[in-house]
Amino acid sequence: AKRLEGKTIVITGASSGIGRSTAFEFARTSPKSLKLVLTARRAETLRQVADDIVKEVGDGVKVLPVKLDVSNPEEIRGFVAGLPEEFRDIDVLVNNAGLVKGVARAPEIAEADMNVMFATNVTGLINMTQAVLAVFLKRPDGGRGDIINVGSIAGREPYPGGGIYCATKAAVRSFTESLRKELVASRVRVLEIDPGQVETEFSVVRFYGDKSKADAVYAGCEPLTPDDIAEVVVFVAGRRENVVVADTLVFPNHQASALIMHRKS
Ligand code: NDP
Ligand code: 8X3
Repeated sequence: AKRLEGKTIVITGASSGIGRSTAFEFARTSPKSLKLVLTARRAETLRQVADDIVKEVGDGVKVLPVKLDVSNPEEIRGFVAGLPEEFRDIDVLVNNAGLVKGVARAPEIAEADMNVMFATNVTGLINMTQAVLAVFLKRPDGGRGDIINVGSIAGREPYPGGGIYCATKAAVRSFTESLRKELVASRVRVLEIDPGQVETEFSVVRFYGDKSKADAVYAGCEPLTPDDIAEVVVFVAGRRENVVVADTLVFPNHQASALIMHRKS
């Protein structure tokens, strides 16, 4: 926890699920000195998350909610410069914002779904990374800071009905590895965490708001909770600077691949 003291942490997709839990977990770990910049499209929900964090841990943690659509390159371009000065010296970026739309198989995949998944999960993540890297690279020793990318088991194991989502997460994985190699002479750490099944709003979004279809995904299973992934994010960020937990795959006990999920009948 001491290692995180005083850090400025930016989390994308902090209005829900893993991003929201990660914000809470960072705040709990360093309740006296952290600066948290929470971003997502739903400004009101974000404000609520920020209030709830302060309610839980006190106002030693400074929490700034910022409305940001990562699929809009224009918004990302102005993001760092638009932060109040005390939040601009970013130490950690958690690239968590992401989504899946539908389970369609080729040739039935809707163009709009395809575009939003790539614009958010891939282009959005890369644009955020480039914006924040500009801050990291001004520091001594070739640069310093952490980029933590949330990938997925889906990026390692493509499955039918996930042609686009899986491709976006494979792209995240590939970009992450290139970046780690590009930055090897710096102190910048590039880290990836790939969750298996986590119960969040993810499946509700996948099924366009149909809660009963989303619930069916988890029927008979015991998925991870977003707090489980948040603990891993905070763990990797809190290691000694020379320790790079480069790549982590996290399953619930009864999952062994994207599609092998033991269900209680
Ligand atoms: P949620 O749907 O609960 O959360 C997704 C978050 O991303 C929300 O805060 C949402 O906020 C935000 N988001 C979506 N689009 C944008 C955008 N264009 N700009 C900014 N923020 C955006 O799902 P999870 O917590 O499960 O998802 C978080 C990450 O974890 C994603 O990258 C997902 O792919 C990954 N993941 C999830 C797994 C799971 O089983 N749940 C497994 C493996 C990986 P808002 O709508 O307010 O913009
Ligand atoms: C979410 C995991 O396998 O449901 O990234 O696509 S999966």
